[in-house]
Formats: sequence, structure tokens, C-alpha cells
Amino acid sequence: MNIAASLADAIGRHDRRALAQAITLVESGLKEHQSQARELLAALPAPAQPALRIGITGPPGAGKSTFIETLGGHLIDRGHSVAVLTVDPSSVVSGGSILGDKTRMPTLSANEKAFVRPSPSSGTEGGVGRFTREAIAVCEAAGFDRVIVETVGVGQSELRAASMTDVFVLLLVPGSGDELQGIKRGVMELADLILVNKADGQLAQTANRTVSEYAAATGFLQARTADWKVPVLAMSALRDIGVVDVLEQMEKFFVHVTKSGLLSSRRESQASEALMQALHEGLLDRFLRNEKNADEVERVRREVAMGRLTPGLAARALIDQFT
Ligand SMILES: Nc1nc2c(ncn2[C@@H]2O[C@H](COP(=O)(O)OP(=O)(O)OP(=O)(O)O)[C@@H](O)[C@H]2O)c(=O)[nH]1
Ligand SMILES: [Mg+2]
Repeated sequence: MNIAASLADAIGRHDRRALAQAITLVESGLKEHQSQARELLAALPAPAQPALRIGITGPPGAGKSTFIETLGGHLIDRGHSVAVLTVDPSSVVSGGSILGDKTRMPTLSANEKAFVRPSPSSGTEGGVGRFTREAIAVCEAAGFDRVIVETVGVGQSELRAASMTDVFVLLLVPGSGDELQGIKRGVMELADLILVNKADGQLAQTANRTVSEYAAATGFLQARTADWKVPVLAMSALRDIGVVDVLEQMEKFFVHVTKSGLLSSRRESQASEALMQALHEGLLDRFLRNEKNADEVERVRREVAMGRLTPGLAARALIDQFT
């Protein structure tokens, strides 16, 4: 059996080492690995049930990992198995991310019903990698019925995370308005659930005020999901206060989108968008891998920068030249 087939086989038997290896393979930039990854994805066993994919975003330090640790514990208590794909932001600086988030989710990382996978964020926009969608599929095939994607709420990563998850959760901290939290309006519009974390100790009262403010603000927004009023809840991930209520809202959301058919229609449109995005990126990659093309692009880029060419015309000329 070749590597891809034996990995797929082992994943079907819920072999965790195979799962880790498979994710490394799908995330690899090496051409040889990419063709193996394609084979692997095609050979993956169909999941017993589709996983609920939970996207979690929020400003750095808001408590996303702590929340996942607590939420994951409750999910496991209820009979679920939980895979976590996360990017340790410190890895942007250090280049390595193997310990960071695992140490922030010690209980979950040690639980046999959980799988915590920090991914290096190099070469990606603030966290969610190009192949996170594939990594999710591998986790599903390995039998995890809840897959959580943690992303730092800066840059484009939240858009990307929202485009590959079923429920999207925005985690905030008490006190400041969204400008101060560094959260863009657009991100609020992506959220199916807004949580104000750290509602404990001295911050408890401020948290309640923040909840009212955001609840009022969401009233003016177009909700992402039809017939779903975005709940805004205070909680403490650290003290495990209100996390069960959050879990219940999440399950309620899952029932709503399943019954209304929104879940499958959303997944269909997400998949076709992902195809187009992968095509864009893949074609550009291949185009630029050719040295002559890369040089020509660089030359034209300078012309465009100096205002001698408009970007649109320059791109068209480049494409005409090479196709
Ligand atoms: N008081 C209080 N502190 C919390 C709570 N949740 C998280 N923290 C603390 O906030 C800090 C950051 O928590 P993380 O869970 O690492 O936050 P994060 O959003 O995952 O951070 P990044 O991944 O670095 O963006 C830690 O020191 C936590 O102990 C909470 O509910 N209450
Ligand atoms: Mg974190």
C-alpha cells in the first residue's frame, strides 16, 4: 500500500499518529507531498456523521484558547470528540508553534477524546492556513464530531475561518468598544454568536455592560444566518461561568441550521468558493514558480508602482503574454 492509502486506512481506525501525519502532509508546500495529500483526501473514509465545525475568533489574548479548553471539556462530557486546529500567534515570531497552544490547553491536550493541533502560521494571513479546510476534513474522517478552528482576529484570517465553519463565534473582552478591541465591523457581521469573556472578579460588571452594548449594536446588523438572532453572552472561560449556556446556544444554532437546510446550502457554497480560491492561488503559484514569469511580474510591478501602467492593464498584458 502506498503512503496515502495506508494513512487513510489508519485514519479510519482513528489512529492519532496517522492523523497528525496526514495534517502535516496536507499542509506541506512540497510538490511531492501535495500529490500524496490529494490521494490521501480522495481515499479518506466518509465520516460516520458530519462534524459540526466551530470557528472562534477574537483579539489576541481575549481567552480563545482558554475557552476552547473549557468548552472542549463540556463537549467531551456530553459524549463528543473534539479536534482543535489552532495557530499559535507567537509562532509568527519564533517560527515554531509546537508547544504554545498545547500548553494553553493542557487538559484537552491530554484527553484521549480530543486532538489539539497547533499549526505554524507562516505564509498565511494571520492564522488560518490555506489547507485548514483539508485539515478539517482529515479530522472528520478520523471520527471527531466537533472540530474547532481558533484564529487570531486580525487581518483576513477571520473571513477565511468563517468560510470553512458552520458556526462562527466572536470572543471579546469586557470594556472597550470594537474599535478599541481591534475588531472590524465586518467581523461582527460574520458572527453567529458573540461572547464577552473574562466576566469574573472585578470585570464582571463591565462585562454585563459590554454585553448590552453589543446586543444593541447587533440589532442594526444584517445577521449572517436567516432567522437567527445573534446571542450576546457574558462568560468566564477561566472560571467556567456561563460556558454551558454558550454550548447550549451553539447546539441550538446547529439544530436551526440543520432543520432549515441552511447547513448544507452553506457548505455547498463554501465548497465552491474554496474551489475558486484554490484555483486562484494554485494558478498564481504555478505562474510565479516560472522564473521568467516572476522576473517579468517584478519588472511590471515597478512600472505600476511608478504610475506608468495601470494595474488592470498590466495584469492583462502579463496574462496575454503567457497563455
Ligand atoms: N480573568 C480571566 N482571565 C482569562 C479568562 N480567559 C482567559 N483568561 C486569561 O487571558 C490570557 C489569555 O488567554 P488565552 O486563552 O491564551 O487567549 P487567546 O485569545 O487564546 O490568546 P492568543 O491565542 O494569544 O490570541 C491568559 O492569561 C488567560 O488565563 C477568563 O475567563 N477570565
Ligand atoms: Mg490562543
